[in-house]
Amino acid sequence: MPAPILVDLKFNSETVARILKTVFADRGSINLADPATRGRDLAGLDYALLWKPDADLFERAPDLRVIFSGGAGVDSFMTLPGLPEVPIVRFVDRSLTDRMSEWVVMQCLMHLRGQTEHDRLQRRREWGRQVAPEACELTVGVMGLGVLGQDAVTKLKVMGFNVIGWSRTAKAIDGIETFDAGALDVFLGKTDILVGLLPLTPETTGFYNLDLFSKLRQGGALGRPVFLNAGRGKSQVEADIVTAVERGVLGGASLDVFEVEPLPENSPLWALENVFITPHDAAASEENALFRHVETQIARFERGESLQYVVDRSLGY
Ligand code: NDP
Ligand code: OXD
Repeated sequence: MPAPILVDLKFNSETVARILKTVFADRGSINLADPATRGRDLAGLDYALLWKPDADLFERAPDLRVIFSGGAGVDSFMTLPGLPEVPIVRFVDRSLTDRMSEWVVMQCLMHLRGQTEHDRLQRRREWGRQVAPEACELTVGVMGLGVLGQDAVTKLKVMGFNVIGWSRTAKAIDGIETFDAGALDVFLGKTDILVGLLPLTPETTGFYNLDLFSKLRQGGALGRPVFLNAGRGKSQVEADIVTAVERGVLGGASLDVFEVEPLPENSPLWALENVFITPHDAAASEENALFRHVETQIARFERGESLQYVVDRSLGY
């Protein structure tokens, strides 16, 4: 019997335990959330599935041959001591991509249609009709044109927005004007709603700051630009978001990710005007889909085929 899969997923532990019973039939799993595994020898294990793993995980499991991320992002373990030189496979799946695009489109529409004002009037039992701009009067600029960004731009386009995109390397996407890293300021100057779908790397840490917000287009159809981020919280400077909203550099924001999660109770972001907060659930990894993806990749690996969605370690994503 092959060695079991090591699982250290800081998700909902009951859900993970329940669904683990139904998968990996040929090899089983060692779920570190199970107290019975405490102190267990993890030598000789080939595969690990990780999301925010324990800091000493790689010391305890020295023989790993492939690491699977429990999400699309890998930042939760890239800097842990002892990370072995083995392939790291991200989670890429239709279910996750669709969820992210739903969030992006929903948030863009909420800002387009003045949802904050509708909520305010509803609470006052007031019948206050608004005539919103049309989607085509706004340019949504998506930062990050990877798996998630490319799906989001296509779906935003279907909703009628003018859509542009920005990424480290140049991309060609039908119907979408794209910009590479060198054309950042031109891209920002055309953008009314900025959507952040970047991974967390040294280059993207602290990237969404007051200087960047001040380069977005002012005076577009919404009046002031809006910032959305569902990439990683450490890419944004939250004090700058507060300042930008208070000074009118930004007209609003939608944030799914935060410098510190859960977002502390005393964060000023909670109470900011026209700012929507979601608790890092724009595109949660669904366990059945995640475990299926791991089974598929292990089967490929053991047949001698190439793994998919492998992280480029020199880039960090
Ligand atoms: P990909 O790796 O497919 O795409 C990343 C994109 O970001 C690429 O287009 C890449 O450019 C671009 N990029 C990276 N670094 C830079 C940089 N320094 N300057 C400009 N562009 C850069 O990732 P995904 O689309 O699958 O996921 C993106 C991120 O979304 C994840 O890393 C994760 O952090 C976050 N996420 C959040 C979720 C949530 O629920 N909030 C759920 C899932 C993911 P290039 O194409 O040139 O390489
Ligand atoms: C991910 C996430 O990276 O959920 O998949 O944040």
